[in-house]
Order: sequence, then C-alpha cells, then structure tokens
Amino acid sequence: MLIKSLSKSSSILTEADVTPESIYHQRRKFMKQGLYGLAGAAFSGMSPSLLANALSFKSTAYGKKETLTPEKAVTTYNNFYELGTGKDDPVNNASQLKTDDWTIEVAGHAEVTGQFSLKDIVKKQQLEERIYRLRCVEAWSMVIPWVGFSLADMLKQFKPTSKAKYVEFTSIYDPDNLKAQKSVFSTIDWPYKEGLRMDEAMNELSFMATGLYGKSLPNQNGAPIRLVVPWKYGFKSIKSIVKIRFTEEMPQTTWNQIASNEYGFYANVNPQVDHPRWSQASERRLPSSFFNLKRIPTKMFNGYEEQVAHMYKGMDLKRYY
Ligand SMILES: Nc1nc2c(c(=O)[nH]1)N[C@H]1C(S)=C(S)[C@@H](COP(=O)(O)O)O[C@H]1N2
Ligand SMILES: [Mo]
Repeated sequence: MLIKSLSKSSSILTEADVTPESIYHQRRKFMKQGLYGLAGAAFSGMSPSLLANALSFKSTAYGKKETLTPEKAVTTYNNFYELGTGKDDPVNNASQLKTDDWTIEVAGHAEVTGQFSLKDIVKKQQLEERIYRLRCVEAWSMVIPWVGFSLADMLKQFKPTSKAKYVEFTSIYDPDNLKAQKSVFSTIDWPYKEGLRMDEAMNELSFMATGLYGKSLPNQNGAPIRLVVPWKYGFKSIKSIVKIRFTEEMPQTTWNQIASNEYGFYANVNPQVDHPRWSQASERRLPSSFFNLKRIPTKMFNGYEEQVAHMYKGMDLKRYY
C-alpha cells in the first residue's frame, strides 16, 4: 500500500503543562534522579505501560469547571457495536481491535488525497486536552477529558475544494478480527459511517481524540483516533476512523440508515424533540446506580448553544432532528 507523507511542519510538543499530575510529577522525579525511560519506570515501581501510554498535551479552558466522570466508568460502559452490543462488551472484547500501523484514507473533493499514516497526521498537530460532555441518544451522559486536536486544523491540511459540502467518516472494517462484523444477526451494515456538514466539521468544538485521561485512547473508546462532536448525540462521534471523504451530497450515515425516523443526520442534542420511544428532556449522568439515579435536565445543544446555534438559524429543528 502506498502511504503518502504530509509535508513536514514544526509542531513541537513541549513537556510544559502536562497532566495528569501524577505522571507529570513522576517524570520530574525521573529527571532529577537521572532515570529515563522504561528502566526508570521499572525501578520506581511505576507501570511501564502507563508511562508508554502517557501523552504530552497542553490544557485548555474547555470544561474546566465540570465534574469528571471517573475513568473507570468512561472505559467500561461503552457503545461500540464492532466489539459487541452490550455496554461491557467493548472493554471485554477490546483485543479484537488491531490498531498497529494505522492509516487514514482521504478522498473526494480535496486537493490533497491518498493514504496517510496516522503518525504523520498526528505529528502535525499540537495535542490539547478538552473536557466535554457526551450525551448518548439513549439518555445517559458523561464528562470526559479528551486529548486530541481540532478537526478543522486537520481537515485544512487536505485543502478541501469548494465542492466539499459535507465530510463522511468511516470506521474500521475488519471482520477477521471484529467478530460482530461477521455475524449475520448484526443490525449494522458495516462499516459504521457518520458525517457532518462542512461548517459543522469546521466548528471550533469538533475534535479528533487520540486519548483520554492523559493517555492514549483505550480500544473500547475508539482507538487510535475518533471524532468527538459534543453538541450532537453520541452516535455521531464515530470511533476508529480509517477514511475521510469530502462530498457534495449529504452522506449516508449508519443509524440514520437503520431507523431514519429515530436517528436523523443532524442529531443535535435537543430536550424538546423526543426520541419516538423515549423522552430526551433529561439524562442519567454516569456513574449512576439503582440508588443514585442522578437525572439532570438535558440542555439545548448539550449546553454548547453559544458555539453552535448560529449554524442552524432558520432551520426547523423538529424536522431536521
Ligand atoms: N464505529 C463506531 N463508533 C461509535 C459507535 C459504534 O458502535 N461504532 N457508537 C457510538 C455511540 S452510540 C456512542 S454513545 C459513542 C460512545 O463513546 P464512548 O464509548 O467512548 O463513551 O460512540 C459512538 N461511536
Ligand atoms: Mo450513543
């Protein structure tokens, strides 16, 4: 396979502003003691894998006042049908997802197209942390500290042309390893696909995540790279992306194809437009239990009205759900 490399640019990742604090302090301790790398980690009793997965990033103001959902809940209660339909299937089947030598194909209406290695794509970006709310269409929600970069910054590298009105995203298709993709009972016509209108893709909030809680993305959360669009229902935030295509027509999307009366293309979080089978007026903020249901009111555009409402001016949001 031909893998093109993007023109080099100087995106320098600094050690400054690295969190979580424990990792930051551990690293400083190694430096003081003259211990570096994995040997240092082994000597200090720190897990080498934790050190290997730690990311360098700058912090941002996004979501700084939110109460985070514990890492354990974020990484064990998932929707990722490629790894099974149960909430704990993704973590249990995580090893079915093979992420080595990941490439992303860029196609459609853009000047720069072809097959690119993920390493080259990430190298051009300065990683940052953004704390976003995630609201699933099933009416549960979390607050997640993502690490990644702006989708707009990435897309601009490919120089979309004026014909590019939408962006289509495609997830991994690997039925040899992902057992759900071989199953004849699957409701999904694989691969999983999603899409955004060009202005939505270019919105400052649209984010490509390569990590969470300061470390590389766990497989169950969509390793090695996934979309995060916090003002839309969670199913728009497509995981394990292998292809990006700039289109003139609105792309077909997975859940819309399965039940277009229940899952629209826009899928903006909207407490006034109920799902045909349940209310969207409130949500269960995780972690919750039988004794602590923590239902909170759902906010218009998941609370991101200020950044996104202008894109839908004049649109009937009951019709374009
Ligand atoms: N490829 C793919 N992406 C996907 C899904 C999926 O099944 N397959 N599920 C979606 C749904 S419904 C939600 S709510 C979020 C969940 O993300 P999380 O498990 O990281 O919280 O991922 C979305 N992205
Ligand atoms: Mo979801």
